[in-house]
Amino acid sequence: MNFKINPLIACILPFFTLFSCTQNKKTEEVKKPNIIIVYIDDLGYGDVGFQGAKGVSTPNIDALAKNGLVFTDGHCSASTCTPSRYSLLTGSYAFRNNAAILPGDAPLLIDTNKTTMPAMLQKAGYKTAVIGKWHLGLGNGYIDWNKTISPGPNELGFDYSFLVPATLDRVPCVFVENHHVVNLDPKDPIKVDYNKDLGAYPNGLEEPQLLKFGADKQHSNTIINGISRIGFMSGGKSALWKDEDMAKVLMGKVNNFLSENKENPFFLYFSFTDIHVPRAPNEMFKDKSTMGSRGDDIAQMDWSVGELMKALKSKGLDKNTLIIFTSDNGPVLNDGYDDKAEELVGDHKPGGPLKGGKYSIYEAGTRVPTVVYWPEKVKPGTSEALVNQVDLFASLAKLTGQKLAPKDAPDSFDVLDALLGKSKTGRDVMLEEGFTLALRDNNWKFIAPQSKPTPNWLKNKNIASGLQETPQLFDLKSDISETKNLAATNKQKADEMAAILNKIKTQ
Ligand code: NG6
Ligand code: CA
Repeated sequence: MNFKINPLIACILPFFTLFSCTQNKKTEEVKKPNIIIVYIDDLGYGDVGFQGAKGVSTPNIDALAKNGLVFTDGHCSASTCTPSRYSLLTGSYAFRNNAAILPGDAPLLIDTNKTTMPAMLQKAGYKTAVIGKWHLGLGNGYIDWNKTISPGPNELGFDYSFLVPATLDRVPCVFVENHHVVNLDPKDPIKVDYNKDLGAYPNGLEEPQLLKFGADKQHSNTIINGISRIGFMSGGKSALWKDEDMAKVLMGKVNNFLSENKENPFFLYFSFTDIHVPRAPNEMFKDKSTMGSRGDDIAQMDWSVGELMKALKSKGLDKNTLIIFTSDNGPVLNDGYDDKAEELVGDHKPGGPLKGGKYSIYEAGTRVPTVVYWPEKVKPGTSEALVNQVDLFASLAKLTGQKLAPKDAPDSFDVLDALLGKSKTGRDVMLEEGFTLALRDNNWKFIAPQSKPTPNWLKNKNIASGLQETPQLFDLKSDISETKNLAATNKQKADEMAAILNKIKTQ
């Protein structure tokens, strides 16, 4: 039989197809998942219940882990904050920009001409926000905290920002919301100086009786809220934060952002201040752990995660939101304040079975709790895939259908299939950054020699820095705690990895 298309149908068919395509596209667009990166500060591999925490329980995070995909080899890019955050947002390794821990009055570290992860997601139709710790610098040089503070996150692709500008232990102790210090009284202007005391507030060295807890010399400058900080400030009394209210304030801002954006896809970089020093949790969490304020801070952090999940559920956002829970670097106990973190740790192991911690090139420096949770798409389970936060840029670009230009996110690999549990493998080769560089090649780990010795301040922390004048090679499959240096016995492998590392450095 000869089949002939009716001319009228033939005429309207292309329009119909076009219409149904647009419809499909619309449905696709509606289905774009919301994306939340829950970024904890200084949380170690072993600091969560599902990875063996003792002395504190983390029921909300454990529920996320139970119903999500847990990565046992998930990494931040570096063992300190600024470099990890730089990599997360730019998809570049931090050493390419010499990114290191910044003072609280440093200029913006990321070039505003660079394509960032939030800018890429904006292009994909997302409303974007950063709420919490920033620590990537603000402004072009000198910051006048009393005027418009720019450039900053809003110039890098975030539609909304509510920031702790640097760290909890650095002045100024005020929030910056979209270019402006919150609650600033113009009659009481803020000044910040990292070298000389401005005299307006007492300092920790001269008036230790005013302190809630003692601190080392670096953390003994201006006292704000009974806690001495790094750096000096004056003015801004009405704008000062209260550490004990921090978790609630940040959660309030998160709640507002979720309410305002529940009808459209959003990207939220929820950047916690817990569990970084100074640790002054809300009284709700007092003695929730047996480990003093570091443990209580973990409990507070877990509470925030629970509040986030409740907020998502109440707004009907719990199913189609992809949550990535992780940390910016490994754990540290004593980081400058007398908060008894070392004395009270008991048999809790902040880095789990891993060696080192914050500041270290050993595994505990960058291997951190990592969970991907997305009830609609990701099956619960455990993955041994090697993944790095530097890869989130390319992976989220893939997820949201964005094409990257060759110069964008140069170190970011698309590991989306691993993140969604569709593939068991992530990267083969990956850089780790500390005060030297290391390379992972599957389960092999090579640490580049470093002639600079471990700084004294780090020696006092009981954290193995990993800095040695000769190369180190470990087989993590049989030696997860990096105890047997095989560089001499397997020189061929060490040389091969040194060569790959050099190639990455010069790319
Ligand atoms: C260090 C601080 C430390 C902490 C760290 C940044 C001293 C001796 N130590 O310089 O307390 O603030 O910077 O931590 O000043 S991070 O998680 O933001 O990288
Ligand atoms: Ca940190």
